[in-house]
Amino acid sequence: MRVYFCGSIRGGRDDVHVYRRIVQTLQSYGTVLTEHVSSTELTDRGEDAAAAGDRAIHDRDLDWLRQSDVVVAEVTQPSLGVGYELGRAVSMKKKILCLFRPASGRNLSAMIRGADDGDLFVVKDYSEDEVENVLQEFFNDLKRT
Ligand code: 6K6
Repeated sequence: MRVYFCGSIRGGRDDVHVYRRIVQTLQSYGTVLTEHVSSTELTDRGEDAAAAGDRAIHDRDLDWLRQSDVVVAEVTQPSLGVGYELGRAVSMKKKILCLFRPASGRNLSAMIRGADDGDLFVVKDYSEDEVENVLQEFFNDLKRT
């Protein structure tokens, strides 16, 4: 199972500790192609981007997205890049789980919440403490389909 994890980078790194917890859990279900998104070394300033170039990052990430079996996105911190990845993943007909924490006080974009079709695109409200259970439920359901 190849998992593409999406989380905010230039949109802001406030939730990186949550990304870390999600990625650690995801690694028990398969290979996380985008483990770097959860790295505390990665800031929103783009040091890596200077080395690689934005086009190289975009093209590499889209290759990984194509290769992935499932997409998991933490969408509490708004990010243009995550929104873009989700749109591309929808057009590739990927199975997608979006995770949102209402306790943040934010209101999730209607274009994400409204995309939930109860099948390929699922939005799940959760609290940080529930993340392992939410992911377990998601991957158990996947096995059944
Ligand atoms: C590092 C620090 C700032 O910018 C970088 C460049 N590095 C990136 N490396 C890999 N994936 C990236 C990078 N920047 C954005 N992405 C992808 O877009 C990730 O897969 C994230 O899910 C998403 C984040 O988008 P923004 O708009 O929040 O940066």
